[in-house]
Amino acid sequence: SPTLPVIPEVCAELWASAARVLDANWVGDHTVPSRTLYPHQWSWDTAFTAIGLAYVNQPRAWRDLRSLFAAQWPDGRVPHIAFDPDTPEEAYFPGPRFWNVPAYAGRPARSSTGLVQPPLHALAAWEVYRHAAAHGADAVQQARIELDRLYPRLVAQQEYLGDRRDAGGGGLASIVHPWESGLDDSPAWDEALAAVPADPGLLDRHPRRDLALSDAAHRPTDTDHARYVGLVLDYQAGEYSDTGLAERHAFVVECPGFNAVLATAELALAQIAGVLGRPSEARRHRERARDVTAAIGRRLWNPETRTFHARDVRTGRLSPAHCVSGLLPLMLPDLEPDQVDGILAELRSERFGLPAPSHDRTAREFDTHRYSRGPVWINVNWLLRRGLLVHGRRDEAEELRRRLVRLVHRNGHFEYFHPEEGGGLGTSAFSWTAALCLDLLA
Ligand code: 9WN
Repeated sequence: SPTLPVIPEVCAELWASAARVLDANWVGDHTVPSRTLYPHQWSWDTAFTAIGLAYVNQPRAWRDLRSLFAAQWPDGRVPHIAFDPDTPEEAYFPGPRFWNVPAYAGRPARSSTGLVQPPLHALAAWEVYRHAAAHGADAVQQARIELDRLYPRLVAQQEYLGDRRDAGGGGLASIVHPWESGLDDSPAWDEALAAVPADPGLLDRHPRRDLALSDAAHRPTDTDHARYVGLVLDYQAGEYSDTGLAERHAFVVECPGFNAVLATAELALAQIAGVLGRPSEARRHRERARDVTAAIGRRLWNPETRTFHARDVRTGRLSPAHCVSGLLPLMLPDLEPDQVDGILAELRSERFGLPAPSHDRTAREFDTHRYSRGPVWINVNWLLRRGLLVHGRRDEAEELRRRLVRLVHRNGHFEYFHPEEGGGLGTSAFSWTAALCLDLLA
């Protein structure tokens, strides 16, 4: 479609509605992604939300991050959900009783899951800090205190992922569950998941709650859901230990998107360490970002498809699927120029386009309604826009910004959008859509 300017009234309306969504989803010490479908605190949602709150409510942005890190485990992992003690067990499946996280010394203040999500929090903290000056001297002072407090926690999170989760031994973090990618039913996992048993009895014993709140055609299938539940039970049976994962766990995958966020976090930590007056630590973070970038280039690039694919650590195979996660290494400034060109060609091809759908439009399994198998997600496109800016593609970044703003203005702050018609899908009044709109409008 031709480039259209974003008119000021559109910006003002969208800004006001986005701020209202964030207000409505604030529950006292954190933001929920959605009051109905996701009534607890999610890890990477908190990072995206803080990026938006940075413009309208700095204290809340910091409070959100602090609340999440109150659930950090002693081994450094930041859980993918921190449970709200006042929300009943039945409000979300799987809730805290199902996860049954073992008691241990130094147990965090909040109950949680044992999985992780992409570690976007260092970037979020850096972005909140960067915008503090616009809120006055007190906000700047507060931001420095918050950075100082968060920094060791963010470092511990990176160390957990870089050490305990390097199941493949090649310098990348593995995910042990599709939920850890944030792109739950992406076709990137189809091949690896085919080896995971899908026991329908698990769904009888643990009925899905999401289907009471959202259209089944928009959500992952029952078969995938049975595998998700089974994988949690397996990880739980080993008390969420990461020892010997590649040998004993049924799903161990290196995701290009997750690892691109991991490297981006090191770059954000380098900036934070600089502000905190720790130059040698800043250098170490930059080196680490280069190492992870190089490992992504070595292990996840397919020279024939000229894009990045998920690697099944158990078989060593790269997934054949072309998924949007394969484009996310564009965020990395030290990516090989040939790989940058490959991603840009893929993004501009008939498979994707702007905004990018979650999956290859030409693929047999492309599904316009189902979650990460086709719909457009604002957060992933926001990350892609960062990548375009990192590599100096200003015009395309601006075009993407305008299209995202128009998409949300026309349809509302939905969780995801139809990749051809643009209608809203999933839940409405979704926090990261609203938060990232604020950043796109600012
Ligand atoms: C499982 C909260 C989360 C997002 C994920 C998205 C979805 C959960 C679910 O919702 O996952 O963690 O119940 O489907 O895939 O990215 O963080 O918004």
